[in-house]
Amino acid sequence: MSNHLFDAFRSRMPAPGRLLMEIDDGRSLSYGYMLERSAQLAHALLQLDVEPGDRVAVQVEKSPEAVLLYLACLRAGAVFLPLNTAYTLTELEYFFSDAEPRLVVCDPARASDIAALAEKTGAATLTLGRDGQGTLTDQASRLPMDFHDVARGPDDLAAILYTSGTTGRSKGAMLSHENLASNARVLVEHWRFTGEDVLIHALPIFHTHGLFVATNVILMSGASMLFEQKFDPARIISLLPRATVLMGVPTFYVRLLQQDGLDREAAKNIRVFISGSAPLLAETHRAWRERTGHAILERYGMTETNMNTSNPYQGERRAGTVGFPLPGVTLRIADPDSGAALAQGEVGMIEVKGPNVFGGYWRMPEKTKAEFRADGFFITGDLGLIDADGYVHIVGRGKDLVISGGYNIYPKELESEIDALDGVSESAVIGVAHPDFGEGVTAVVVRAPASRITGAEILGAIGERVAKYKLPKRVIFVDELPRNTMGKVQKNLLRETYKDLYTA
Ligand code: MCA
Ligand code: AMP
Repeated sequence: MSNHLFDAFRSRMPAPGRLLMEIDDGRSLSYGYMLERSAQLAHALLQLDVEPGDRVAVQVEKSPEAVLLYLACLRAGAVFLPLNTAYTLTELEYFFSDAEPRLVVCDPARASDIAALAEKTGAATLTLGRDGQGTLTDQASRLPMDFHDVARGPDDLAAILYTSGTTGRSKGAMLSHENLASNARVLVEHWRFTGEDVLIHALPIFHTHGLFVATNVILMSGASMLFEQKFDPARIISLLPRATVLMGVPTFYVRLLQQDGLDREAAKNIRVFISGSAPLLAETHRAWRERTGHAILERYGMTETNMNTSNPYQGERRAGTVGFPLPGVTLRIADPDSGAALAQGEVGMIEVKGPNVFGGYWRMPEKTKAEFRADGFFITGDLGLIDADGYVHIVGRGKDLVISGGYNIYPKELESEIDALDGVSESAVIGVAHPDFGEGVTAVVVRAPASRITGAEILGAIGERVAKYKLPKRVIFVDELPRNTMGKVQKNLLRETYKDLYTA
């Protein structure tokens, strides 16, 4: 048996001397170097007793070494488990206890805190610095530069990515080698990637967008990337003439539009601008077209499914839509309760099926079962319709979720944290239109009787427990929350009341 995903990359790999990534610190990495260094890291993983199927949890700053570690995990047959660098120790503790990784890899600066946590679940902790320093890197540098990849089949797990739940705890989406390989192959073809492409990679690499959509597509087409640690709009403009593709969340495009240097001349070498992870406003699409002459290509995906739909490469890229189902993906609009297919044009639950769709949530068979129909369709939680020309529109969410700058934030998690504070009676967390982040997380709070708790105190207290990007941008105090006759908080009313909070 071969190693399903890594073999797929190998089959498209160019000559070893070809550039894989040019990094913003001046370094360049070739495909040959990637093969050698990922081989060394794979040897190191085996030496650390990582066995096929073992989880390797990784919370490190974006760096080429982190990409090499991802590839080493694939080659060693391990399950890669990337974690947002913003996660707090409280959040990490849950992920470690749930996933039970064999190994935790982190930045040197957090090593002692994280090692103490990892030890509780029996995991060893090693470090990987952005500059190539660290205990894992040291160990790997002494090992052979070739490696016999561990056999992994299409259905074996390649990665677990945690996605927050609308109720309760985060769930680990289990992604197989074939989930990732099939989606990367389809995207390469659909978006016409070739070995000549140069992608500006300015996304984080701990989520689907930066890791699987961006990085896997580059590896699957033998192309190269300009690898940026941070999204810096002025710098992105300066890189445009040397690149052919940019992938980003809508906030990237909103911020780039604020730059004077963005014009047709700057964008003339670019083949395609791609957006996803959150809705791109039609007005951003229009403004971009006016400034650059390019229609942004919007696509739609999820952690659980990789990419489901895309606007066409050739043909009309329709603003406010996410295009058509990708080849191999079946998408239907169904009645949210019964699952019965609805007529064209009707709004319902978006459900998908295909080789891209994950196998289930890690050690949560009941949650998995609840999110699939009996005929195998995955219930996305997104509400949409298919128009007369076949374009898919996302018109709302059946799940209580806020998407801020491309990151998902589940109100339930924040409400539980806020409600647990002394001085708070109850809270409702909502998303409100935000000019930069798309939606701004907003907490509406009812104080406990006689309490004088302030917004700053609330943010200070929960800020120690949840990642910073999740923190409400505003805290609003009210005497009571609006409820319907069933006693359910009417978030629609709250969203309406505060709709101009960030734009007025
Ligand atoms: C940073 N902050 C945020 C966000 N990002 N607040 C709300 N929403 C955010 N997205 C906060 C920080 O905590 C900090 O707070 C302050 O804003 C500035 O932080 P900084 O690091 O400078 O922010 P930034 O560099 O300006 O980051 C904004 C960003 C970033 C570039 C838009 O959020 C980003 O890279 N987003 C991409 C997320 C992504 O890759 N999503 C894909 C998920 P303070 O000032 O208090 O310290 S995959 C997915 O969704 C599916 C599968 C799909 O379809 O792709
Ligand atoms: P995540 O669970 O972080 O992978 O986020 C997936 C969710 O992001 C989807 O269920 C959608 O709600 C949203 N999403 C992704 N791409 C788009 C898009 N192009 N337009 C609207 N929503 C999107």
